[in-house]
Amino acid sequence: MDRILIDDLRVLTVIGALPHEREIAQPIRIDLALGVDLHEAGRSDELADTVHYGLVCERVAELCRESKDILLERLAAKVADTVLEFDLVEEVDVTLTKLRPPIPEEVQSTAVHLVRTRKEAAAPPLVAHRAVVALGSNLGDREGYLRFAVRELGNVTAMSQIFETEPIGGPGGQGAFLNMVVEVETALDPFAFLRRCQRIEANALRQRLVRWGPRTLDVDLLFYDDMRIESEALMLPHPRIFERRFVLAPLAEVAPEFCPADWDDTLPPAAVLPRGPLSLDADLV
Ligand code: PH2
Ligand code: MG
Ligand code: MG
Repeated sequence: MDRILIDDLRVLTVIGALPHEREIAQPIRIDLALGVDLHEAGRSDELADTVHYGLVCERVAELCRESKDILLERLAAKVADTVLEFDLVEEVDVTLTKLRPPIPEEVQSTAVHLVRTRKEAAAPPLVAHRAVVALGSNLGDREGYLRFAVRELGNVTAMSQIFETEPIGGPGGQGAFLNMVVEVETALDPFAFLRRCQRIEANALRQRLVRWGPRTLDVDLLFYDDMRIESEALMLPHPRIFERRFVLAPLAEVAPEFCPADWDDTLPPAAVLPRGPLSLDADLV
């Protein structure tokens, strides 16, 4: 079969069973060989007839950055599944290499290598979960930040309109927020999805430090299926939803079944003004 090769993609990830490996990310190397029929692309010169290796790199790197597996085997299997989500890939050959294996012998690296085919992948269906996420921004290019979040969250399946809302809490003199709620279909578990939200916030922050004055992007996971979690890292459902109209008003548009029947206009803030849909055509921040 024809092949598309991706060599030496490097990512920092949390992987391994030893205590220090749970604490700090370490570098891995990813090598992929995608079995794809390239006859048509060879004739047509069209990207649509092949697999965009840039997108494959992006998805695989993101998956690895967000994963916290114990075994290389587990992460390699997830990488294979991710690559097989590209329709034209018939087979994938994955090598994951731990570049600094924590073993007391002199060794260059350790790796696992596995091959998976579309046929096998078809057997266990990819589980799709529903995450409901609240977005808020009250500094800088507020709408640009919302757009950035929507683009980075993955498969967004529903969006509320934007609401302009008075700030609740925090230091005085803050500007008004733009708030909205989006629904995302995801295969990530809730903690991995939370890390995605945090990475999006951090990336918005990074950009703002480099370019303009202070601005914020808040990405809060409200619901994940009907799961209840009470841990230090994550509370599900999000604990402060039901006292905040800036969350309930957009939530009612995306997932009314999660809104209590009797929520009303007496909840703060007083000003929650619908402003219409987010435009996705405009530039990012
Ligand atoms: N977020 C907060 C605190 N206060 N007020 C409004 N109107 N909108 C928000 O998104 C918001 C807030 C903390 O995340
Ligand atoms: Mg918040
Ligand atoms: Mg937050």
